[in-house]
Amino acid sequence: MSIAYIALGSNLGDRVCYIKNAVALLQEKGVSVLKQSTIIETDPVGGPPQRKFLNAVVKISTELSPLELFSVCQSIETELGRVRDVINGPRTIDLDILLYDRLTIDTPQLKIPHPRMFERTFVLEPLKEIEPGLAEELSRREPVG
Ligand code: PH2
Ligand code: MG
Ligand code: MG
Repeated sequence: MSIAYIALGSNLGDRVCYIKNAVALLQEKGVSVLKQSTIIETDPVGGPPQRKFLNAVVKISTELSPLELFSVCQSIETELGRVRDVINGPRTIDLDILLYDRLTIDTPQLKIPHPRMFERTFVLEPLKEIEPGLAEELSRREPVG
């Protein structure tokens, strides 16, 4: 059984509903949600001018491999109507794997830890809420890149 952290973000339509539905769908697809942060409203970072986001982080346990988990995240995004057109643009739901055990994965398809998580307050703040020790440990890392 592995432990992973997933960031959720939504800034289109009924944002709370998309986040709640994504969490429910994770549970239906082989993932146990152990902890869920508060949902916070955040200013968009990057991309075109767009509506504010709702963001949250969940801690999960799963028997799925990193790639299988990635595939589940993508299928939930598709199921919830995500259209990939503008980079960093508006989306019904975004599910990003932040960490998976202590694994480092660096493939074109999937990078873990998520390469931009350390500079993103909208990720670090909810992560700190559910796992203060881990956030503290990560903040002591050498800056990446
Ligand atoms: N996601 C992005 C780019 N910018 N800004 C906020 N506030 N929240 C996000 O989830 C977000 C973003 C790319 O995935
Ligand atoms: Mg993202
Ligand atoms: Mg994503």
